[in-house]
Order: sequence, then structure tokens, then C-alpha cells
Amino acid sequence: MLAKKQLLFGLSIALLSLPASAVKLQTQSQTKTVQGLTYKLTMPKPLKTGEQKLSLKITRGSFTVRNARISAEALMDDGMKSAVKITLKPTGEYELKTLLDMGGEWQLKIQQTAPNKSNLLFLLDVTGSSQHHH
Ligand SMILES: [Cu+2]
Repeated sequence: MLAKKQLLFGLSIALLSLPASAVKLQTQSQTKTVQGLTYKLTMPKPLKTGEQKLSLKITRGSFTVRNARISAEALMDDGMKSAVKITLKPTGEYELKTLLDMGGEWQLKIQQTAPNKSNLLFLLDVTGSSQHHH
């Protein structure tokens, strides 16, 4: 009897957790490989205007690279620039937080100084108003 109650309790917990997974954000990702390192950039889909957090995972083969020294900025063709704050998360992924203040194509430029020097460019398709705020 007790076991049955626990089973029912377990089932209701499973059902309660369904809505949360249903509203889980969709993501999209882009992957580039430069000098033996693979960079996987994951972001919300669609990527909307406003403050956004992107996630960058750097790997060498099956190893996650956690000691990379990287800086980044987001740019538009019209000269708009947005600083990118980078934080290393416990998962070994880098969180890139930036304000994408306008819809359209943004360039995410990443400069790496360690473990090797390289420059990466990701194109971000930002959904939202293409009105200038500046
Ligand atoms: Cu702009």
C-alpha cells in the first residue's frame, strides 16, 4: 500500500515537471574549428534583441578547454558596438553576455590569446526592430 502511494507520488511529480520541459527554450548553435580547437556557440532560437546570454564551449577532441583566454565584442556594419562579458561556468562553458540592441546581422568577434592565438567570427541573426537607438 505504501509502495503504491509512493508510486503515485512519483507519477504526479513526473507529470508536474512536464510543463517546465515544454516551455524549455529552443536553442541554435554554430560550430567552428580553428587550429585544432572546436568552438560551439549556442544561443536562444530565435535570438532576439535585448540582453542575451550565449554559451561557448571549446573542445580539443573529447576534452573541454577551460583555460582559454578570450575576449569578445559584438559589432554591426553601421558601427554599433556592444561589449561582451565573459564568465567561465562550472560546466567548462563560457557564458557570453551582451546587449544586442537592434535587429539584423551582428558579428561576434572573439579574440583568443591562449592556449593559442586565434580570431573567430560568428554571424548572429538577431530578430527584432531594425530601428537605430543611437
Ligand atoms: Cu545598428
